[in-house]
Amino acid sequence: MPGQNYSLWSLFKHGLNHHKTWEPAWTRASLKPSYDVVIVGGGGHGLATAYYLAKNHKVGRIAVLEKGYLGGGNTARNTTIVRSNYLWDEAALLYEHGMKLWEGLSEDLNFNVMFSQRGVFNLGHTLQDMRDIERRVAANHLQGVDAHVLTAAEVKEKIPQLDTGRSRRLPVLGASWQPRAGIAHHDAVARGFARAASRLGVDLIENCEVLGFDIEGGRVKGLQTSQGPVKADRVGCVAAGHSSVLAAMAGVRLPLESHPLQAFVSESMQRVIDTVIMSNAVHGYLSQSDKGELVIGAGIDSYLGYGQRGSPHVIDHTAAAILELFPQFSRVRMNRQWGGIVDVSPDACPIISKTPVQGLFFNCGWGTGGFKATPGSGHVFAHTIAHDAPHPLAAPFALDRFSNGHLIDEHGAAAVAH
Ligand code: FAD
Ligand code: PYC
Repeated sequence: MPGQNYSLWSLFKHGLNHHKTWEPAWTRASLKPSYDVVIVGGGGHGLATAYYLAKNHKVGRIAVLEKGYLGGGNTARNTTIVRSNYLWDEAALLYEHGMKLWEGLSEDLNFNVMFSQRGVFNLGHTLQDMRDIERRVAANHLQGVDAHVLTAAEVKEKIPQLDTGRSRRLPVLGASWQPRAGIAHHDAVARGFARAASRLGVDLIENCEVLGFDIEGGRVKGLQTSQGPVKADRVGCVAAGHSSVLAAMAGVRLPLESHPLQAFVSESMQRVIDTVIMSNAVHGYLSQSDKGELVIGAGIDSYLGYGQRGSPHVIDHTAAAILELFPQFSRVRMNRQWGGIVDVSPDACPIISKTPVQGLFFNCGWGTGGFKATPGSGHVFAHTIAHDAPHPLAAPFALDRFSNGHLIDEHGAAAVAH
């Protein structure tokens, strides 16, 4: 545990007493009657929002209400790819803001979030793929985001295990490469933010489901929860796949669809892949965890739903895609599969916004790609709540874009998961 004595004797002692003397990473608080700000949803984004509200905006009485356990939603279920190579300025600048925070996050939280900048490759398999890649990389250069176009030979040099044979159904013609991109550890990110927020006095309340909002004269006044009522005149909702359910409780309609998104991991093996590889066209992606598991995923299940599962044919499709890229993995055994519920917006971009209810804010719509934004999302959302006005980087992501037509179409850069 961070801040603990790591001597062999102390580890032995803790082992014998079943860790009973270990200091908990965060304090388990009980719900108070009122708060200055309540955050609904104890995933990475909600915890990060609470942390930055306390740290940067000196908001005093903050609670995070989580219906399950902290970090047990999509934060626990995602494949942890972090990158900022989006197409449009608004999105690239938002994700790059997150990337810069990632680069100092372990130090800021004094907790190792295991951010590993091992690079991300987005493969191109057709002439049109390569044109899209060239366009996106050129945009990234203008936005100050690191990005390169690689030829098939350059890709093969960097990923010798990848089958780049010209006889493949969809041969690799090249790739975009973001060297500063990579992965982080999902649980460490949730725990790091939870621990840091708790130390700043944030009440973290688990097993506390929000069941309704108290709204008077168009203003939020409080919430009804499974642990009783609580008063607050500022409420930030960060509930990923359940955002539209929450919004409906306040009479707000969000343009979101909730879909299952699956992933799976293999048995552990020696290190064979030291980067992240994504292919939109073959439709699969893969990295290798620090434990040696291949971490694999592809696209959403097309139906809407809230069951955190997914259908077998998507697993079949994903495995086939990975074998097309890496035929040598045909005998690797898969260990575990799971699903999360992702909140997909019409332009594949998040909604970070005030709502028609005064004091009620939503941060959602990150769909298949919000883990990479965890610190950036929390940072700009905390500003938005604290100032009752959008952070400049969040302003383009307000709800009104769906009525004024200023959509930011990132279906391409949202990549394989769509
Ligand atoms: P969550 O972690 O889901 O937190 C929301 C919390 O709200 C949950 O804990 C939930 O229990 C709680 N909640 C909901 N309703 C209520 C209520 N009524 N009361 C109280 N609490 C409530 N993104 C990437 O950038 N890179 C990836 O590689 C990637 N891979 C993915 C792979 C999969 C299989 C999945 C499912 C997602 C992936 N994502 C990825 C997307 C990413 O996981 C999410 O965008 C991100 O984790 C959302 O974080 P969050 O904190 O908003 O959501
Ligand atoms: O946004 O990079 C991403 C991603 C990969 C897999 C799921 N989302």
